[in-house]
Amino acid sequence: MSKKIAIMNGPNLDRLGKRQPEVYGSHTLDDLEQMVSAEADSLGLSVEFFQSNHEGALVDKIASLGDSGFDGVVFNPGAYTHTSVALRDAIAASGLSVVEVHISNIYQREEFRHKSLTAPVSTGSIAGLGFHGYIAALRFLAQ
Ligand code: CA2
Repeated sequence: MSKKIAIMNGPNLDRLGKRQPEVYGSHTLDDLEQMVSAEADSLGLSVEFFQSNHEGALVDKIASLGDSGFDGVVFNPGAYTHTSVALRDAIAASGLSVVEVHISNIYQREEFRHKSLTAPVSTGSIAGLGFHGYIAALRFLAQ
Protein backbone atom coordinates (compact mmCIF):
# COMPACT_ATOMS: atom_id res chain seq x y z
CA MET A 1 0.00 0.00 0.00
CA SER A 2 1.26 3.51 -0.79
CA LYS A 3 2.48 5.70 2.03
CA LYS A 4 0.18 8.54 3.07
CA ILE A 5 1.85 11.93 3.52
CA ALA A 6 0.18 15.23 4.48
CA ILE A 7 1.51 18.57 3.26
CA MET A 8 0.55 21.26 5.75
CA ASN A 9 0.99 25.01 5.46
CA GLY A 10 0.28 27.55 8.17
CA PRO A 11 -0.76 31.20 8.30
CA ASN A 12 -0.47 33.47 5.28
CA LEU A 13 1.02 30.81 3.04
CA ASP A 14 -2.23 31.01 1.06
CA ARG A 15 -0.87 34.45 0.01
CA LEU A 16 2.20 33.03 -1.73
CA GLY A 17 2.87 34.68 -5.09
CA LYS A 18 0.75 37.71 -4.18
CA ARG A 19 3.22 39.67 -1.97
CA GLN A 20 6.93 39.64 -1.03
CA PRO A 21 8.22 37.71 -4.09
CA GLU A 22 11.76 38.74 -3.10
CA VAL A 23 11.41 36.60 0.04
CA TYR A 24 9.03 33.79 -0.98
CA GLY A 25 9.24 33.73 -4.80
CA SER A 26 6.52 34.44 -7.32
CA HIS A 27 4.75 31.08 -7.36
CA THR A 28 1.44 30.46 -5.62
CA LEU A 29 0.32 27.84 -3.10
CA ASP A 30 -1.55 26.17 -5.95
CA ASP A 31 1.73 25.96 -7.94
CA LEU A 32 3.44 24.43 -4.90
CA GLU A 33 0.70 21.83 -4.50
CA GLN A 34 0.88 20.89 -8.19
CA MET A 35 4.67 20.51 -7.99
CA VAL A 36 4.40 18.34 -4.85
CA SER A 37 1.59 16.24 -6.42
CA ALA A 38 3.74 15.50 -9.50
CA GLU A 39 6.65 14.42 -7.29
CA ALA A 40 4.35 12.32 -5.08
CA ASP A 41 3.02 10.52 -8.18
CA SER A 42 6.51 9.67 -9.31
CA LEU A 43 7.41 8.41 -5.82
CA GLY A 44 4.18 6.39 -5.56
CA LEU A 45 2.94 8.35 -2.53
CA SER A 46 -0.55 9.40 -1.65
CA VAL A 47 -0.65 13.07 -0.56
CA GLU A 48 -3.22 15.30 1.12
CA PHE A 49 -2.91 19.09 1.33
CA PHE A 50 -4.04 21.30 4.19
CA GLN A 51 -3.57 25.03 4.77
CA SER A 52 -4.98 27.11 7.59
CA ASN A 53 -4.45 30.54 9.09
CA HIS A 54 -5.74 29.27 12.45
CA GLU A 55 -3.56 27.72 15.13
CA GLY A 56 -6.32 25.49 16.55
CA ALA A 57 -7.21 24.13 13.11
CA LEU A 58 -3.55 23.15 12.58
CA VAL A 59 -3.43 21.51 16.03
CA ASP A 60 -6.63 19.54 15.25
CA LYS A 61 -5.24 18.45 11.87
CA ILE A 62 -1.97 17.14 13.33
CA ALA A 63 -3.92 15.15 15.94
CA SER A 64 -6.31 13.70 13.34
CA LEU A 65 -3.44 12.69 11.01
CA GLY A 66 -1.77 10.91 13.92
CA ASP A 67 -5.02 9.00 14.54
CA SER A 68 -5.72 8.09 10.90
CA GLY A 69 -2.75 6.14 9.64
CA PHE A 70 -0.66 8.85 8.02
CA ASP A 71 3.03 7.99 7.66
CA GLY A 72 4.44 11.50 7.71
CA VAL A 73 3.89 15.22 7.40
CA VAL A 74 5.72 17.96 5.53
CA PHE A 75 4.89 20.99 7.65
CA ASN A 76 5.53 24.69 7.20
CA PRO A 77 3.98 26.17 10.36
CA GLY A 78 4.62 29.74 9.12
CA ALA A 79 4.85 32.33 11.90
CA TYR A 80 3.49 29.79 14.44
CA THR A 81 6.93 28.15 14.17
CA HIS A 82 8.25 30.88 16.43
CA THR A 83 5.35 31.15 18.89
CA SER A 84 3.24 28.02 19.22
CA VAL A 85 3.65 25.77 22.24
CA ALA A 86 0.29 24.23 21.22
CA LEU A 87 1.64 23.09 17.83
CA ARG A 88 4.84 21.82 19.42
CA ASP A 89 2.81 19.75 21.88
CA ALA A 90 0.55 18.45 19.08
CA ILE A 91 3.55 17.31 17.01
CA ALA A 92 5.23 15.70 20.02
CA ALA A 93 2.02 13.82 20.95
CA SER A 94 1.17 12.73 17.40
CA GLY A 95 3.74 9.97 16.90
CA LEU A 96 4.11 11.24 13.32
CA SER A 97 7.34 11.79 11.45
CA VAL A 98 7.19 15.53 10.74
CA VAL A 99 9.67 17.37 8.53
CA GLU A 100 9.56 21.13 9.11
CA VAL A 101 10.05 23.23 5.99
CA HIS A 102 10.62 26.95 5.53
CA ILE A 103 10.75 28.56 2.13
CA SER A 104 13.08 31.31 3.31
CA ASN A 105 16.28 30.91 5.30
CA ILE A 106 14.90 31.89 8.72
CA TYR A 107 18.48 32.16 10.08
CA GLN A 108 19.32 34.98 7.65
CA ARG A 109 16.28 36.99 8.73
CA GLU A 110 15.14 38.84 11.88
CA GLU A 111 16.31 37.36 15.15
CA PHE A 112 12.78 36.40 16.25
CA ARG A 113 12.67 33.97 13.29
CA HIS A 114 15.86 32.17 14.35
CA LYS A 115 14.06 30.23 17.07
CA SER A 116 11.72 27.40 16.14
CA LEU A 117 9.55 25.91 18.90
CA THR A 118 8.47 23.11 16.57
CA ALA A 119 11.80 21.96 15.07
CA PRO A 120 13.06 20.23 18.26
CA VAL A 121 10.03 17.87 18.24
CA SER A 122 10.21 17.30 14.46
CA THR A 123 12.22 14.58 12.73
CA GLY A 124 14.21 17.20 10.81
CA SER A 125 14.00 20.64 9.30
CA ILE A 126 14.86 22.39 6.05
CA ALA A 127 15.07 26.15 5.52
CA GLY A 128 16.01 28.41 2.65
CA LEU A 129 15.58 26.06 -0.33
CA GLY A 130 12.34 27.62 -1.57
CA PHE A 131 9.78 25.09 -2.82
CA HIS A 132 12.59 22.52 -3.25
CA GLY A 133 12.50 22.06 0.52
CA TYR A 134 9.05 20.47 0.26
CA ILE A 135 10.32 18.07 -2.43
CA ALA A 136 13.39 17.12 -0.37
CA ALA A 137 11.16 16.49 2.66
CA LEU A 138 8.78 14.35 0.58
CA ARG A 139 11.68 12.25 -0.76
CA PHE A 140 12.95 11.74 2.78
CA LEU A 141 9.50 10.60 3.98
CA ALA A 142 9.15 8.25 0.98
CA GLN A 143 12.08 6.13 2.22
O1 CA2 B 1 10.04 30.90 5.23
C1 CA2 B 1 8.97 30.36 5.55
O2 CA2 B 1 8.46 29.45 4.94
C2 CA2 B 1 8.19 30.93 6.77
O3 CA2 B 1 7.61 29.82 7.45
C3 CA2 B 1 7.11 31.82 6.20
C4 CA2 B 1 6.30 32.56 7.27
C5 CA2 B 1 7.24 33.27 8.26
O4 CA2 B 1 6.47 33.84 9.30
C6 CA2 B 1 8.28 32.31 8.84
O5 CA2 B 1 9.12 33.04 9.69
C7 CA2 B 1 9.09 31.67 7.73
C8 CA2 B 1 5.40 33.64 6.64
C9 CA2 B 1 4.60 33.18 5.48
C10 CA2 B 1 3.95 34.38 4.84
O6 CA2 B 1 3.95 34.18 3.45
C11 CA2 B 1 3.51 35.18 2.66
C12 CA2 B 1 3.71 35.02 1.32
C13 CA2 B 1 3.27 35.97 0.45
C14 CA2 B 1 2.62 37.10 0.91
C15 CA2 B 1 2.43 37.26 2.26
C16 CA2 B 1 2.88 36.29 3.14
